Amino acid sequence: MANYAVVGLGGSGLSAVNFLVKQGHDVAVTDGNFPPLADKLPQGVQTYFGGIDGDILLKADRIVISPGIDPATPAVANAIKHGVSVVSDVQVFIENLKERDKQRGTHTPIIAITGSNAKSTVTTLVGLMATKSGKTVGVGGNIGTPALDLLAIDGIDMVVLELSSFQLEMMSGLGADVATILNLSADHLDRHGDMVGYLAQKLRIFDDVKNAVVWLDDKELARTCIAHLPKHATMISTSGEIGEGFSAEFCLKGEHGEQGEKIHLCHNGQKLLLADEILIKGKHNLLNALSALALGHAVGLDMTAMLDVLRTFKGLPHRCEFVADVNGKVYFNDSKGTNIGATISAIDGLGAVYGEKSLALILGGQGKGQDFTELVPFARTFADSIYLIGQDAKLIYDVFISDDELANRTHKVFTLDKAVEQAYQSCAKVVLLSPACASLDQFKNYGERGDKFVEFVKQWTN
Ligand code: UMA
Repeated sequence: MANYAVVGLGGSGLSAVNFLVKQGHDVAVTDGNFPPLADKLPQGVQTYFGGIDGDILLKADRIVISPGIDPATPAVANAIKHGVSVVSDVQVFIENLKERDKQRGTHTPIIAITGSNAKSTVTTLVGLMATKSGKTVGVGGNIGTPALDLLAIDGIDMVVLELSSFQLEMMSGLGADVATILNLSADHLDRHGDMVGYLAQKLRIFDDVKNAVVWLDDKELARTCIAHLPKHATMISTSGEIGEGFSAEFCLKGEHGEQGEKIHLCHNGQKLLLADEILIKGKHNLLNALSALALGHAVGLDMTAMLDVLRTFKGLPHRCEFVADVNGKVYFNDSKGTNIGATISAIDGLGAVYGEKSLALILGGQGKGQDFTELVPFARTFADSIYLIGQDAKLIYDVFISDDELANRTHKVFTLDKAVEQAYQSCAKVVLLSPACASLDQFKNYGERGDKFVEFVKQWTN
């Protein structure tokens, strides 16, 4: 039995403590704050709260670090310097799953999903596809259920993990059956330094991987992924042009008919499904659908079952979620859009469906060191008006007013209720909350921000 220290007592920390105690290890837990989950701890665990305790880290054989805690935190960095091994709870999960498989002579396939955006949507889709194919599936990781909790699922025969760069940073040798980096855009640069540092953590998802899904449209990302992969990878594409000697196994194909262009999702040239049959809208969601199909196909899920899921899935709350259509004005809640890439996907995806200058766009909150100029071309094309809220409203305002076209379409309103009021009164066809920022300056979390948005929309439209 070993001496473990768990750093951070949020949901993943508590799950790690519970698991390690059950295994008979000695466990101490430390947290920079006084965590509310402390009264849920099992007996016999030493606690050090109100500051991360460097001494207990040095005494540990192994440290399990919560994803939200930067390993550069002085007490943790010092333990690493002294040779103590530091891992994420997901690493402990993978090791134990594989050990259990070895003892039982079984193999539990692992599907691992990362990316800057749409991770939760694709993870949920693959989970539903597995269930519909008759599998007992465990879905966890960054999506919310701590990975170690999945070991308690009876008769589990497949695992779908959403992994963040924070979790991947503290993992090695994952050995997934199939893995993917869905997309890449600036996020968490305050922790990873720059895009190179951020991508380096994401690429760990391919450690010892058996198969991978690579999205060919982002050539730079595709090239980097392929360089890290074994020979076999499933290529997918949402545009016709691919080149570089690759062909896409899963792709979109357009066909011109009497009612305009009809787009199909295809597999090896065969039509699978008409894009219009999918309830989640926008090109980014077609990519999510292709990614989920390719991941599921790689682990042998049933194609008919997977297509059924695509026909019925309505999307996740706060992720470009349809809120209401009142007198022809449509409201979408994308409060989970907390970085530039997510917001671009939402603007571009809805803009493609509703047309140029169709959006009243609500942006702002707490920035994370991102460059808001990347939003300018998308806002210029698709936004009729822009309402800025939160702590970094001024920062975004300064960027947008330096663009001639956006200058008189951009308004600082600071609060979400004002933004909804003015967006409601605007001429836009669509009101989109997709802030490209964290919510913590004005709300408890993105969920509360999204719920408030829905509440304000109801107030104005009733
Ligand atoms: N803490 C410190 N010092 C710090 C930061 C935090 O002591 O510098 C302590 C806090 O006081 C708190 C604990 O650490 O008690 C919180 O730990 P945590 O932030 O790691 O949160 P958990 O509740 O364990 O949730 C984590 C993930 N959180 C983060 O990555 C920030 C959850 O992802 C994940 O769902 C959960 O594990 C289960 O696996 C959330 C997230 O925001 C959704 N993820 C980021 C994202 O999606 O962009 C990466």
